[in-house]
Amino acid sequence: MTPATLDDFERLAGEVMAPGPFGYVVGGAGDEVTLGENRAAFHRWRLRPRVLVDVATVETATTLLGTPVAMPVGLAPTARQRLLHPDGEQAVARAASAAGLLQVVSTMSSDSLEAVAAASSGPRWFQLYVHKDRTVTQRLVERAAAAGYGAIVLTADFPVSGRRERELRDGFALDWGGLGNFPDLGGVEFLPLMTALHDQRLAWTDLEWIRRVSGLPLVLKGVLTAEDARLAVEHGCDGVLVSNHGGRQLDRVAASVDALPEVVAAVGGRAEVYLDGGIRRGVDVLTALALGARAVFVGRPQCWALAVGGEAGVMQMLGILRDELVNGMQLLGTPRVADVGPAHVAPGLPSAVSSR
Ligand code: FNR
Ligand code: LAC
Repeated sequence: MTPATLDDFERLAGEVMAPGPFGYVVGGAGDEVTLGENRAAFHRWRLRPRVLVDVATVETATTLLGTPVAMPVGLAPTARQRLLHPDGEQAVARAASAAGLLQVVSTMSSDSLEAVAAASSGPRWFQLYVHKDRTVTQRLVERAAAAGYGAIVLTADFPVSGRRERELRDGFALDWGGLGNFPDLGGVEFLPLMTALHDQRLAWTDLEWIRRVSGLPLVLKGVLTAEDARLAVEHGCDGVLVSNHGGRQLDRVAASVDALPEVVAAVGGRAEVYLDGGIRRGVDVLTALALGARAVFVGRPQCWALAVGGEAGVMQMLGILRDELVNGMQLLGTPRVADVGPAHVAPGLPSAVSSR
């Protein structure tokens, strides 16, 4: 099968991946309610197209914290990419660079952050998990700054791991290879290791320290409420990433697209707002932009495409998303990214069946 959509890569990945790693990628926490809602919620919004707009030329380019990117779509951090392909994060780095897109590289990457940087010629940010041992974290952040990462993306929704029951069942947890940034760690279950390493005491007052030791702009990942969005801005965050970690942490939280409007309103233009969770279509990107996101990030589709075809697979996946976005912009009557606004989206009406 030639993949025509991002979801096609999931089907193909299911054929080439072992059940353990596949379950780790596709799964979520608990009953996977939030995982499903991330997609379902996008389906409830309706686009409001304008006609007779000149769409002969479409320009998808934008900037993220001042950095030019080819479209308002970036690659979300996902851990341990050599589980998916022997070229791991370096394959994603090459694909993202060729496409002119931003790659966010996980603290828990298979390749070291320096090796990923060496494979990349494009914009990249470093995703940070803060360890109990702050000297480890400080060293990591200094390494990221030295290796040319343009911002720190602090993941705030992982004080402890969510309960991923697929992993509890299938026992894949031991067999996960090494971590490029921590060559001494390995041979223990991954998610319990994450919980053991992470600092559960991390608090708002620590953001200033992270900014100081990195000297880089700070994006806070995992915000779902207006209250936290306001605190993020007050503590000097340059970006707020609306995310529920792809439904992998606390189950039953809101779909990220449903949390987006309150975060956008609370931020009030004082920081850039991004979204991840459930982006599978060009029209999902347009919906998020219309609701106030500056850009979106894709997690799982990147993993599936990497597993299916390495660098070329990721290129192909990004090309499909770009084609869908261009087509959507033409049909929505928004030839430039900045043209997409609140008037282009409305809540879907309840269906005749459900309102009876
Ligand atoms: C993730 N995610 C993640 N987030 C993060 O901040 N650090 C990480 O190391 C990881 N690792 C990771 C591994 C895998 C396999 C997945 C699927 C996800 C979460 C990720 O950045 C993002 O928030 C979600 O994946 C977005 O949802 P979608 O696009 O997968 O629906
Ligand atoms: C995950 C972690 C690594 O979601 O962020 O699996």
